[in-house]
Amino acid sequence: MTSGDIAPTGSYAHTFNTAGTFNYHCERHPGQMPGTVNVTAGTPADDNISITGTVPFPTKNITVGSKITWTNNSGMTHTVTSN
Ligand SMILES: [Cu+2]
Repeated sequence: MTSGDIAPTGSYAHTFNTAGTFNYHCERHPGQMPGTVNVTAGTPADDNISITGTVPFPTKNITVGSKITWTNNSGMTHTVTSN
């Protein structure tokens, strides 16, 4: 995932089409905003993550084919970038 800058009120979406563990981070806040998405087999169900500040992303457990949408509800720019 390489969202590039997500400005306040902006969003980024990614569909996970393979099973596995996907670790990512925010390039704007190194060390402060790690995140993990665990993808397993199952019926797809989309999910959302609200970015509210410079805190770790919540871990998500989803199924193959599910889309996660990150929405920036903070006052700062962030990214969603694979490790
Ligand atoms: Cu950030």
